[in-house]
Amino acid sequence: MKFPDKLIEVLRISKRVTVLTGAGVSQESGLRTFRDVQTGLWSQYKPQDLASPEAFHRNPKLIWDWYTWRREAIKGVRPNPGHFALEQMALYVPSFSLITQNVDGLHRITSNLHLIELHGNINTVRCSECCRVVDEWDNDTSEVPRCRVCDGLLRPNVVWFGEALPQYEFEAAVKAARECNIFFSIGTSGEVQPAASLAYGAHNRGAIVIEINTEPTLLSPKVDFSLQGKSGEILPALVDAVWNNV
Ligand code: BV8
Ligand code: ZN
Repeated sequence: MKFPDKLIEVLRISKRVTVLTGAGVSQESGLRTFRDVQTGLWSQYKPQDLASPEAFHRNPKLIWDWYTWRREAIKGVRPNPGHFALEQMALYVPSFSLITQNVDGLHRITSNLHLIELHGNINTVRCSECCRVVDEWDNDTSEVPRCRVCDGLLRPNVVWFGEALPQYEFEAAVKAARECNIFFSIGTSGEVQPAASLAYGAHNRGAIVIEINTEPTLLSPKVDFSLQGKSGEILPALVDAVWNNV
């Protein structure tokens, strides 16, 4: 795979790299992207209509079951070469931040130090009343499990549409986007706010923006380098070209 000499040059001298990933990065691990058509029982629903506090309030059991179905779909799914290539990149650059919109937890398997899970993690659950986060719960009931402390309904520990992003994570992401000199936008349609605004923040501060996606996105006209293709193929080849073959 051939990359522009200028891209290789700027990456070789980069000091602070920030990466934003979306569902496309997990796609090569076999996970459908957020917008892909849902299957089976769930094909009658649009994800955006289910991933909301209103939907949970209206029918907690339906939403709880949807996340149980998604957690089952993730079980046994492993990171792909794109995830591992990002960890290699983190070893080569002095300062590296990885911001993900994904809630599947795959980046957490390959990295922990510099990971910002902007939309939460489907593998953890919290109480909808006292916000206690729990990593185990009673799976056997046919009802939505309840909090052992306050008896509130448990809910997935993710950010739903219409909910604010976790303050610490969002502030860390904004800082990482503003302070970087290279910003990667990988496998994201750039349709969900405020995550999508991070790339513009980096661009406006003079960072070089690099997009990796199988198709053009809303961000494409603004980027300095647009690498069209699968992130699981492009990322390992790019890390090799820039750092492994020097
Ligand atoms: C908030 C957790 C305010 C849940 C998720 C109108 C205009 C603008 C904004 C809004 C609006 N109306 C409402 C809003 C705000 C709304 C929003 O952005 N809506 C959009 C849909 C218009 N945002 C919110 O509600 C956010 N909160 O604004 O709060 C507030 C402030 C203070 C106080 C109270 C409230 C919360 C947003 C977070 C939502 N939660 N996830 C769950 O997962 O169940 S977002 C969810 O969708 C995913 O987590 C993911 O982040 C997102 C999907 O985006 P992508 O990751 O980009 O995935 P997508 O499928 O779109 O694209 C995949 C891309 O990969 C494609 O481009 C494809 O080409 C590419 N690809 C595929 N395969 C590959 C590949 N690329 C490379 N290699 C491959 N192999
Ligand atoms: Zn509680």
